[in-house]
Amino acid sequence: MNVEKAQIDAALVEKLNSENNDELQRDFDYLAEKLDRKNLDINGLLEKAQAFSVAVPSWGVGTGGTRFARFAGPSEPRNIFEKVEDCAVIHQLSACTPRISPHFPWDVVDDFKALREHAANFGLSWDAVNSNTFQDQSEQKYSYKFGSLTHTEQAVREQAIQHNIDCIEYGKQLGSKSLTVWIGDGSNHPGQQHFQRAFERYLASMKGIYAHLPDDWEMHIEHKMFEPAFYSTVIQDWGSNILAAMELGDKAKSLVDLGHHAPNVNIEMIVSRLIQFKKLGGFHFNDSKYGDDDLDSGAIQPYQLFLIFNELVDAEYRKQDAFKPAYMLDQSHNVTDPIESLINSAIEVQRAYVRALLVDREALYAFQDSNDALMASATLKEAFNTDVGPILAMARKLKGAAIQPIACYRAANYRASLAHARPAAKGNSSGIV
Ligand code: PSV
Ligand code: MN
Repeated sequence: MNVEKAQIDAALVEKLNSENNDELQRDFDYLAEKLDRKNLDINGLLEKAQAFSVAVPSWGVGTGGTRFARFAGPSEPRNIFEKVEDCAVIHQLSACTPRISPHFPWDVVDDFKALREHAANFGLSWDAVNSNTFQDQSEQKYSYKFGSLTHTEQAVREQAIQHNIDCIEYGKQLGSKSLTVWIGDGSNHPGQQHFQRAFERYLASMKGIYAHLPDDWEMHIEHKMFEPAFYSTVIQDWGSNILAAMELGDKAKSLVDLGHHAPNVNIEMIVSRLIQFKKLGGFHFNDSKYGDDDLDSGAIQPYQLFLIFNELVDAEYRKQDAFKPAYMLDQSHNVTDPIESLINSAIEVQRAYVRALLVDREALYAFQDSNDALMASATLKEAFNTDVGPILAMARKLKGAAIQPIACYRAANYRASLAHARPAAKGNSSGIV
């Protein structure tokens, strides 16, 4: 793609890179030597790091916070065009986020062609479109207070179905290839909802949407154990998720948001099961300590992120059939600059991937087959404990991005430079779910 515009002065990126270049080269050469002793070719790893990418959620650069409060930051983007500009900064400095995942109706515009071109000017394209029937919009006829795709009343379900069909239409104009459906439907009181009938209504509604899915699209179903429904949710876990995906057809797959499970659930094993049955659609990466905390990827449990990538790289290694999961971030930022958090998270996800590439798979299989638990575990730990930072930094440098993205972002004074163009919005809305 021809990149016409850059958000951060390219001369600044180059200047800072030249200051850091010698040190990076020394670190890279030393790592190359260490990996060579294990018969690992650093250039192959470098190529894979360069080819890796993860999509940025449009809502992640926007109004973050928690559901309790939102503390506005300086020069926040006020619409999807400005969000695209912030996503461009993230990609320019990290070189691994070339796609944006939009959310509707938040990101609806009159002219989708103009939006697509605006992104293309920065070398950006569009990932999965996300529908929103977990919130009422001022112009909508029926409320989703008691559900959307699973509502007891047909008229409400039809409205929610139509919204998803509209999302597909918006996505077609942007060049997206998938629709992600997460609903907040569920119940807060035992007895409030008939589990089976609600799931039947869900399947019927989803079939209505699926019928409008273009042949080269996928539909990604996102499960979540709780919130905003606190007793039961209709698509509560990966079990309900995969059942729905199997019922709908080959184009329907399950999406794993890392924050959407019960505490201590073995997410990497869920990933393995979904891969085995060709139902892994993709991810919403984030991290959490308690629930759906939407913290930066790798901030709390980097080993879990590595173990998930261990499964993904294993599938790649074994050339698993129909394996092409979509990677996306889904985070909310309360105390950091969203651009910095998203840069860091993208790099953490990339780091987990490259570390997983280091796993000696044949050795691991042999330890598994001979029941050598200690050495099997040590094989994973050895890969996890390797500092692949020089590979990631070199990948960025070779793609014209920043060796030290956060330092470069801060040196550019991006937010301050936009102070006049983006005056602070008034009001005190709460965060997103
Ligand atoms: C729900 O918690 C979720 O993870 C879904 O992906 C939504 O689309 C997103 O967050 C934004 O609310
Ligand atoms: Mn999500």
